[in-house]
Amino acid sequence: MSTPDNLPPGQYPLDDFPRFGLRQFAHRFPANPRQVTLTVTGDLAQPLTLADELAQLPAVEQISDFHCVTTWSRRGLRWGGVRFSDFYTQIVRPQAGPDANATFVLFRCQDGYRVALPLADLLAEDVLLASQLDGQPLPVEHGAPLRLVAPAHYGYKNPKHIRGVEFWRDARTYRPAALRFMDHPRARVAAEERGRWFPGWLLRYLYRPMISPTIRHFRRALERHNATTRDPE
Ligand SMILES: Nc1nc2c(c(=O)[nH]1)N[C@H]1C(S)=C(S)[C@@H](COP(=O)(O)O)O[C@H]1N2
Ligand SMILES: [Mo]
Repeated sequence: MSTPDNLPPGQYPLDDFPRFGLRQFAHRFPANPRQVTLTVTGDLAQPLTLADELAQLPAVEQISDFHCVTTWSRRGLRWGGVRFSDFYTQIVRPQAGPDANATFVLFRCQDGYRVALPLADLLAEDVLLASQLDGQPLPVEHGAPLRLVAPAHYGYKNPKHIRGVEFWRDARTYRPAALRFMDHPRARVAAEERGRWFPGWLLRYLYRPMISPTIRHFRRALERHNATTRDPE
């Protein structure tokens, strides 16, 4: 499939990086965007509450493209953080003792958003728990204090404001934040796995008209939030 600038199928490039998401979360913000507090729960021997432990893992920087399921892409973002695979092998496995079959990984976010990915996808080299963007602390609009960066998966599998990671044997505890058809279990960009039941190319046309109104909605929500939480300049 040929697309402009060799982007994945059905994607087009944006010059900026808008705050984006499901509309119902636009007006919700992290209570404390500067302090990482992460719980690790699920089918495991020992639940954990982590704060500074993540910062002990090897720091990594990565430049990657970001692909929203609604068809916009932002190229060349410079993220900083730690690899999810290091988090899993150096903290979760030794300290929490997850069940060998607990491969359904569910992320819960401070704004109420939640999303899941298979553990195998999260162990890929380019999946980060990111706390920096462009060498600066992650801004609130892009997921402070901690977000997942999974470049091979659509934006909706890149949860912002993460507060908990859960490792389960099955999907029983999961209720997707979006409508079920919008939540593909893997959502790989290269395979155009935009959603369930409908082919990816069809969903392009359903989603595209939502881009501009959603960007505006999220921008206005952030402006209102900033007006009430910061001193006027
Ligand atoms: N907590 C949370 N994470 C989220 C969302 C959200 O609404 N809340 N939206 C997802 C979607 S659909 C996209 S495209 C990206 C947008 O990330 P950005 O706001 O940094 O551009 O965040 C994803 N992660
Ligand atoms: Mo998205």
